[in-house]
Amino acid sequence: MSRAFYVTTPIYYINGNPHIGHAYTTIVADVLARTARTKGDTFFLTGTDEHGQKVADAAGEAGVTPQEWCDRLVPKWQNLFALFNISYDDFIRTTEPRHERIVQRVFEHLREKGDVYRGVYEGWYCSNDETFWPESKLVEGRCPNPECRREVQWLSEDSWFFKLSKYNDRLLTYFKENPTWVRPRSAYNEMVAMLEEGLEDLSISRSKFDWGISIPGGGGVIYVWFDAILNYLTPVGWSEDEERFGRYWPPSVQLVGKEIARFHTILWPALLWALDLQAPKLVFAHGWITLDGQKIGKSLGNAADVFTLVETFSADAMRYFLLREGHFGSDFSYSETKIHQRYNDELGNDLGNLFRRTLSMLEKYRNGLVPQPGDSHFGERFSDLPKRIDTLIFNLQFRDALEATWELVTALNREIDEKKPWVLAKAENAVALDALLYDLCEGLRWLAILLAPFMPEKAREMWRQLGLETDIDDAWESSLVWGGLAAGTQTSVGDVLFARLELPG
Ligand code: ME8
Repeated sequence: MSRAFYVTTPIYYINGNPHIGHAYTTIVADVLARTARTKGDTFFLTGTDEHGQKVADAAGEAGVTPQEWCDRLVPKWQNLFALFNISYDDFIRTTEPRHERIVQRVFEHLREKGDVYRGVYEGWYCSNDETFWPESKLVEGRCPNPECRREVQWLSEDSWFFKLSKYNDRLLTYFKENPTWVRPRSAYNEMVAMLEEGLEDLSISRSKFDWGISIPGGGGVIYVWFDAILNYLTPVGWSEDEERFGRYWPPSVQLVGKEIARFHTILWPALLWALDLQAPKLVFAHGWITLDGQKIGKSLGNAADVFTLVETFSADAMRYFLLREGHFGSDFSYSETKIHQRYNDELGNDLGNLFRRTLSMLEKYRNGLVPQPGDSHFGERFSDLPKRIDTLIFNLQFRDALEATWELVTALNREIDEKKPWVLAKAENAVALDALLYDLCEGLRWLAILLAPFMPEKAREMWRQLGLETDIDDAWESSLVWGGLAAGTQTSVGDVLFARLELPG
C-alpha cells in the first residue's frame, strides 16, 4: 500500500486550446495536493494526451506535423496552469520517450501473458471520442455520446485485442465489495450496469493510421486510450524504480470528468490487474461545467476564454468560484454574472473588507502592532474547524469546506458589528479593544492558512500584510491553535485583496 498521497487529473487532448473545464479538474487536484503536502509526501500529476486521430486531424488542418502541432500547443496548457498556480509535481506528455517505453513494455508483457491477442476488428469508431462503438449502441447511426453525435466510421482491420471480458466478473465483485471506490454514486451505478450487461474484448491497435506508439515488432500503432491510461504509471517508476513505485502506488485519488469514467473504472483496473497491480483507491467522476445547459467543450466551441476570465477576476477568484459554485460531482452552470456576484459579495465584502478594516483599525489604534490577547470565546468555538475542513477536503466536498471556512469569516464580521471597536476606542476601553483586535487578527491568520490551498496567492498576500515571516505552506494543523499569533507582530496595510468590480451594464 502506498504511504504517500498520489493525485492525478486526466491528461488532456491537445486538439485545441485549453478551456475552463480543463482548468477546473486541474484546480481541484491542486487543492487536494496543496492540502496533502501539509501532511506528508505528495505527488500530483497532470499532462497532455498527444496521440490519436483527433490530434492528428487537428495538426492536418493546421498544415503541420502532429509532433510540431503538439510542441506548439503544450506551452498554452502549461501557461494556463502556471497562471492558476497549479503546483503539479510532474507534467507528462505521451510523446515523451519515458512514456513510450512504458507503454510498449506493458503491451509486450500482456502479449506474453496472453491477455493481448491477435484478431480482426470490425465495427464503428468515433474519432472525436476516440471510442469503438458496437452497432447496438449507435443512435440513428451516429456516435451515442449525446455531446458528440458525430458520424462514425466503419473499421475493418487486423488488430490486437485486450482480454477485457476476462476481468468482467472480478470487476463486478470488486465494485460490490468496494461501494465507494468510484464516486459519486451515479457514476458507480452506471458502471455496475455496464458490467452487468457484459464486456467485450477491446481492440487496442490501429493499423491504418500511424500517429501513435508503435507496436513492438510492428503491425501498426497502439490505440490512444491504451496509451493514455498508462500515463499514470510512467512518472512513478513502474518497472524502473521499485522503491518509488512502492511509495506512490496505488493512486489515492484519480479525478476525471464523468464522460471518461468507464475508461478509468473498467479498462483501467482490468489492465492493472493484468499487470498484477492494485486499482486506485478512488476514482472520482465529477460533473460538467455547463453554459446554456450544454457541456462546455472544445468541440462545441462554446467556452469563454479562460485567459480573459483570469485577467478580469484574478486566478484565485476563479479558483474560488469553481470550487464554491457547484457540489463537486454534480454539473453546474457558469456565467460571468455569477462570478461577479461571488466576487463582490463573498470575496470583496465578506473577506476583503474584513481584512482591510481590521488592518486599518489596527494601524489607527495600535500603530499596526498586534496587541496582547484577552479572554476569547473564539478558540473554543472554532477548535474543531480545521479538522472539519480537512475532512471535507479529503472527502472532496470543496463547497462545504469553503462554507465552513466562511463561518469564521461571518463570526469575525459579526464581532466587529457587535463590539464596535470605534466605540471602544472612544471610551478608551483599551483592554476590550486589545482583545477584540487580537481576535480579529488571529482569525485572519487562521483564514489565510485555511484558504491557502484554495487561493494560494491571496493567502500569501494576507500572510505578508499580517507581518508573518514564516512560510505559509508550512503552516497548517499545528499552527491552528487560537493564540498562535504573537503579540507585537508588526502588520502593514497593503493592496486591497479583491478590488470591487463593476458589473458590465
Ligand atoms: O478525455 N466541465 O481529454 P479531454 C468539467 N485525453 N470538466 C471538463 C469539461 C467541462 N465542461 N470539459 C473538459 C480526454 N473537462 C482524454 C483523457 S486520461 C488518461 C485521457 C475536463 O481533453 C474533465 O476532467 O477531452 C474531462 O474529463 C477532461 O477535461 C477531458 O479532457
